[in-house]
This record gives sequence, C-alpha cells and structure tokens, in this order.
Amino acid sequence: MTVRVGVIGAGMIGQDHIRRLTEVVTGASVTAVTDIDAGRAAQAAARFGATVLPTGADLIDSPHVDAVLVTSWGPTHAEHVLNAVAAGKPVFCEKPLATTAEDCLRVVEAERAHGRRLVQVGFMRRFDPGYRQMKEVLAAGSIGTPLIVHCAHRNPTVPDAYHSAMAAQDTAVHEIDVLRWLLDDEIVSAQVVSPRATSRRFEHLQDPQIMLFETANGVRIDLEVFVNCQYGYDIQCETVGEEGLVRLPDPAAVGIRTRGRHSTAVPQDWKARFADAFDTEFREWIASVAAGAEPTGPSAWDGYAATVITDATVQSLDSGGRLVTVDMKPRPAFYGGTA
Ligand code: NAD
Ligand code: ISE
Repeated sequence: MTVRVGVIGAGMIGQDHIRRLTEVVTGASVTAVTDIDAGRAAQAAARFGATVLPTGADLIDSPHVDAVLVTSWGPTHAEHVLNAVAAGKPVFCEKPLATTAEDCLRVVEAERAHGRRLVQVGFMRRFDPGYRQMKEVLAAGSIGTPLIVHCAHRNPTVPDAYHSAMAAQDTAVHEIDVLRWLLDDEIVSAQVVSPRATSRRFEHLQDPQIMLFETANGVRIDLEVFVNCQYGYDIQCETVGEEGLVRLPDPAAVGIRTRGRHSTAVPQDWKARFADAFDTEFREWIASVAAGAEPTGPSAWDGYAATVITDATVQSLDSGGRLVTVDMKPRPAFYGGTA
C-alpha cells in the first residue's frame, strides 16, 4: 500500500519533508500540498507532482489524502491537527504540537475521545542513531543510575526575528523532549541563568542562555543554548551515572591531517546534523500508517509536556532567573500514565 500524504505548509522544512517522502521513504507519495502562500504551494506541488488545494481543511477532507503532515507556522498547528483528528486521519505535526498548553490539551482530549492514537509530533532526535544508543545504554543500566546530564545546543547564527523566548520554545524544546525520553523521567522545574551576552547577537536577544532543569527523580540537567556561536551546529549531551558516563557521539566525519593539523568538519545546520534521524522518523511513521497501527513516535502528550516545560523555562527567563515549578497535569493512562 502507498500512503498518500497531504502536506500543510510548503516552507523550509515542509519542502524538505516532501522531498524525503517522495525520494527517500518507500511506500509514500505526496498527493496534495497547501500553503497560505499560493505561489510556494504551486512550486512545491509542481516539483513533486502533487495537487495544490486551497486550505488545510480542504486537504484534510480530500479522498486522495490518507495521512496529514503539518509543517506550517507553530501557531497554526493546533487547528490543523484537531481537524485531522476529527477526520480520523493520522497526522504528523512538526514541533511544536501547539504554542499554548491549552491548545495542546485540546488535541490530547480530542485524541482520547477518538479512542486511539493518531498524532505524532516531530521531535526527530528520538530517531537519531546516537541518542538511540544512549537510550539503550541507560535502559541496560550500564552506567548505573543517572545523576547529571550536561548538554549544549549551538546554532552558528539565527535570523533577526529570533528572540530570547525562542531559545526555549524553538531550540531547547528538542532537549526537553529527548531528555524526558532518554531518562524515562519527568522535568519538574526550570531555571534560566543569563551569562555575559555575546556581542554577535541582536540587541533584543539574550544569547547564550544556561537552562537548568530538575527531574522527578532528582536528576540535574544543565543545557547551554548558544544560537550565535559562529562555528557550526553543535549538539552535545553527556549523562553521568553512578558507575560511568555515556556521551552522544559527534556525527561521523573523516579526520583530515594536513599542514601539522588534525581537523574534522562540524555540521553547519540541523538539516545536515539530523538528516538520518529525519529519514528514520518518516520511515517509521509511514510504516505505522501503512500497517494501520498507532504511531510509535512522540505523542500528543509529549507535545503537551514539551510546551508546558518550555513555558516554565520562558517564565524563569522573564523573571530574571527565578526557579519555576512545572505545572503539568497528571499523565492519562491513554498515554502510559496512571491518571
Ligand atoms: P517556514 O516559514 O519556512 O514555512 C512555513 C510555511 O507554512 C510557510 O510557507 C507559510 O506560508 C506556511 N503557512 C503558515 N500558516 C499556514 C497555514 N495555516 N496553512 C498553510 N500554510 C501555512 O517555516 P519552517 O522553518 O519550515 O518551520 C515550519 C515548522 O517546522 C515550525 O513549526 C518549526 O518550528 C518546525 N521546524 C522544525 C525543525 C526540526 O528540527 N524538527 C526545524 C525547523 C523547523
Ligand atoms: C529550529 O527550529 C529547529 O528545530 C532546530 O532543530 C534547532 O536547532 C534550531 O535552534 C531551531 O531554530
């Protein structure tokens, strides 16, 4: 069976995912595209042989669409995901699931009312080979009980529309998701420390930021977010346990020795760094849709948790670094919890 995917939002990542679904993943085709920028939709559709539809609602209702991919701007995600759930169609939503906790909960409630999982959120790091190996090491108990996690998330530069809250909402949200999953633990508090700011930032941006999280089991996490680091896209993660530590590998790249120096290239953006993760993410999503099974990736609940934790992080930043307790509802049994 070929899964016919309709794509809402043909911007940067939308086009990359359309290419991936068309050229990399077997068993999928992109049959319909919509974008509020009609020219962009037409361009993407022509390139990949899809039909342009006027709105997200039209696309979700189309009999030629079996599953929906939402890659529009964050504040529009909830509406499209809710429409897909109402139509009973599997929906993959790029992060964030929604920009407010209330909207995330609306999705959670709609999915629970539907009775089975339809929603997967695009936290691709859970599909990265390095993070998957770390997860296996932690689950096997090879380093004993985890105690501390040190992370860094560095981008070479960001566009000038990027503001201080986006360090949590847009950037650290990936660590927030992947660490909840890696540790199989919940984040219960957040605090942001603001070091000396780089002169290479815009006036309105606090950069870098150091985010401190604590989990329900008492693990302490420190995360440096530095989005004007200049030198490359660099993702670091090290978990220290009672009997050892496990560290995320750098992506494979040849070592070059010349003129008395040994060097290795650093990726320049998230597209290159997580290319394998994105491919695996979509292979597994399409396989679940083709099998008529529930998705195995990050759930609507994970999307809700990530938004609530980023809200607490932004609250701490805005309050000048106060420790903020995460105000999360109890996890329902539908999502593996006890409530
Ligand atoms: P973008 O601005 O390049 O593209 C978004 C597109 O959506 C635009 O073409 C815009 O016209 C269109 N759009 C907006 N609202 C729409 C609506 N209601 N209906 C139809 N089209 C609509 O943005 P982008 O960088 O591609 O980001 C899109 C989403 O992907 C964001 O939520 C972003 O956070 C996420 N993202 C995720 C990752 C990742 O690493 N997983 C990386 C980049 C972006
Ligand atoms: C971007 O939106 C992403 O999701 C990238 O993975 C992240 O590294 C970057 O900082 C964000 O702006």
